[in-house]
Amino acid sequence: MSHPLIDLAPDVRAALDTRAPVVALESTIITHGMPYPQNVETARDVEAVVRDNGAVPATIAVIDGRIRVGLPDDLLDWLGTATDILKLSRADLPYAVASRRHGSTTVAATMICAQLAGIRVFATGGIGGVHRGVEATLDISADLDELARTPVVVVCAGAKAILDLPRTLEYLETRGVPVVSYGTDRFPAFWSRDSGLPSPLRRDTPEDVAELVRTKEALSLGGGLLVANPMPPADEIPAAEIAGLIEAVLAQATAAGITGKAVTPFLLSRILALTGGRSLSTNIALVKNNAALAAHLAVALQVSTG
Ligand code: PSU
Ligand code: MN
Repeated sequence: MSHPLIDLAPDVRAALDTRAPVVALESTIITHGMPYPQNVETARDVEAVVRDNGAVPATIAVIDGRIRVGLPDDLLDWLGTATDILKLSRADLPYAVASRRHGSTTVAATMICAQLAGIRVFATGGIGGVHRGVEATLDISADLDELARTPVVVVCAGAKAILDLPRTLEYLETRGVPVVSYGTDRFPAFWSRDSGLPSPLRRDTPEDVAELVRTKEALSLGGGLLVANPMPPADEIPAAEIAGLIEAVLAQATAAGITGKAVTPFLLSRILALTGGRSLSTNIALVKNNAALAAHLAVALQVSTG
């Protein structure tokens, strides 16, 4: 499928043309989620994990107003240090394209671009969600509505405990998004394998997830599906350990008057500082873990759909 505003990397185009498995990857994690140089190293490692597991990686970003699906190494390096990169969600994507700006794509914008390119599976770290204090701020990530409307499977490690996780799950249910935890009855919370909440749904193999995706398509339900993959036990920070830090960084955000799209990057960078980098190694481990599962899922979907 070709689109006038999208530049497909040659390997991504070849894979899509031959119906080979492709996994989309976001870029906000590079520009606003992790510090340099770990952001660039991780982005490359995640692409390698996707390849090692039988799929073609397609990192997505907007460069000079062009939607790039599959980023060459030099652009990935440049993204890792550039400072004037917009954080693009659904609302910002047409602006960045129309005004020829550079932008990294959040989960919401990556889903939109993946779907335009014909990619069905996308791996990330954590999704945005309903923020704590939503009664006062109405801060609900556009990622959730995107999951409700755009037919892409998002593989994540759950959502961070800096968010209001019960309300995040309630909202996804309201909007009709299937939330499937992988190999567990518990909904994972990014750095921690167990948020303390039961998972709405559970599947144990890529083939079973693929069957669910196909059935959802056959029912013409539209919208996406969220796969929550608990991170490897060796790298987790148990929920009880991180709870105190979360209270501290939320208070800092309020005191500093942080609002809107600056909230998530601020909270991530403060948690990183307070855990002395441990949250970063955890973050890196879980993104790779998600990339492997997404690749297996992309393979299973292509096998079953032909
Ligand atoms: N959660 C993370 N790491 C991230 C993000 C979320 O653990 O890097 C990024 C993703 O790109 C996600 C975005 O789509 O933050 C959500 O931002 P907001 O809450 O402003 O919608
Ligand atoms: Mn927000």
